[in-house]
This record gives sequence, C-alpha cells and structure tokens, in this order.
Amino acid sequence: MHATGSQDLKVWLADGTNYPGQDDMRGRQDRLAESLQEIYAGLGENQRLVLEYKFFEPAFYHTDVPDWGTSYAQTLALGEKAMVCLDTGHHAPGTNIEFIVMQLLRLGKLGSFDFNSRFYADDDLIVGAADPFQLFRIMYEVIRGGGFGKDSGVALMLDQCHNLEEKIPGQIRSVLNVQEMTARAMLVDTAALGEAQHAGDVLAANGIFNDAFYTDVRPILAAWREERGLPADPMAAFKASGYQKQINEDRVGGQQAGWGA
Ligand SMILES: [Mn+2]
Repeated sequence: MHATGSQDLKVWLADGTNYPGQDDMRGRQDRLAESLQEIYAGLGENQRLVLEYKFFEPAFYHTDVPDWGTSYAQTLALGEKAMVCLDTGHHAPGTNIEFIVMQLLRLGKLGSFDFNSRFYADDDLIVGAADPFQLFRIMYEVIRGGGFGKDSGVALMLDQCHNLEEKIPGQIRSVLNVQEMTARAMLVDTAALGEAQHAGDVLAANGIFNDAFYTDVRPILAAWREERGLPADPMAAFKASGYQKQINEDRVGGQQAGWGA
C-alpha cells in the first residue's frame, strides 16, 4: 500500500471450519483480533482497513467473519481507520441488506461496498440484475445516510465475475444499473414520505416510496450524459466502437490471463 499509494486495504478472509469441534471458534476470534491489530498498526495516516464478511463458503460449518456484526465488533476494536465492507452477495437469502446499510452508516462504520447480485448464494452477477428493487432500496439508504457523494468516504466497488458475458459491457451495464437505481432513489419525495410516516399512513408511505422506484429515469440520464458530451447510450456506444472486436483479434496467440490454476 505504501509503495503504490493505495488508500484502502480490503480484507476478506476465507477462514472457517467445516465440522463442529474441528477448532475452537472463540480462540480463532481472539487470534483474528490479534492479527488484525498487527495489520492495523502498519496503516498510514490516510489509509484504511475495510473488513469484508460472508456468511458461508468456502467454509461450511462456521466462518470467522460471517456477518456485519462480527466485522463491526472487530473493526470497532481496531479504531477509526477500520471499517466494514458490505458485499451485497454475502448474506443469507431474505436478509434485509438495506437495514444493514442504514445501521452501518448510522454507526459511521460503512467503509465500502462490493456490488454484485445473486439469485442463490455468492453468484457475483451484474449488480441490479437479480433484484433491481433491492438495489433501489440499498441506494435509498446510502443517500439517506450520507454515503453518497464525493465526500462520503464510502467506496463503491464492483465485485463481479463475468463468466458468460463480455467483461467490459458487463461492467458498463453494472455502472448503468447503479446509476439508474441511484437516480430513482433520489426521486423519493422525502418530505411527503416523512409526513405519511408520521401520520402512520402505511399505504401512502409505501406508495410514495414505490412511485420513485417505478419511475423510468433512463431518458433523463441519457440527456444528462449528452449535456456532458458523453454517449447517451453507453452500451450502444461501446458496441459501435469496435473495441471488443479489436482486442479479441489482437489477443489471439497471447498469454491467457487467469487465476493461475
Ligand atoms: Mn466481495
């Protein structure tokens, strides 16, 4: 980090056990705290450690950092330069992820996002692909909690695996999905929502929230891009550029980039 000027050290630990009794979970938690302290001590003034959690896999019985609470407890013990990293694909099915986003922002401990989406487990699919409404709800809490904008300190990252689709258009699609759900979340009439909430009007509040979600923001965003001299339709612009075709041809006979397996 010192050599490259990197600001954030993101730690995701695959550590855990597969069988009850295999190891001492409490002892492991203590050793984790000790090792994180050693790493934390090496951070520079403007560097941070973000600790990612994941409820299972590759370990199937217990994982040492399985949830936001454990990541929060460990990073709280370290100090202000340690934060939680929330990977949207690292929760049990049915988990209310936006609640976790709200809570971590409220506690000042949300350091970063790993965006992706999932149908089953840690699918690492294009963010917003599996559940656009969930991404909308997450972005609403990000904005609500001050996590959006240049000065927020919340790093928004993609953590995806493009296996079938081409990687560059896959990432363009991901950015567009986040952009679209962020724009929709910004359209929530928060004053009217607050009034409906205080009045206890359940369906009015829910209706105001959903009105924003059901608003098609694609034409507004296309105009916003054009104002800045950018292509109105980034997917089409990439396709028309011929770049994918060119790199496919250029790389024939080259060395395959992979995981070294
Ligand atoms: Mn991740």
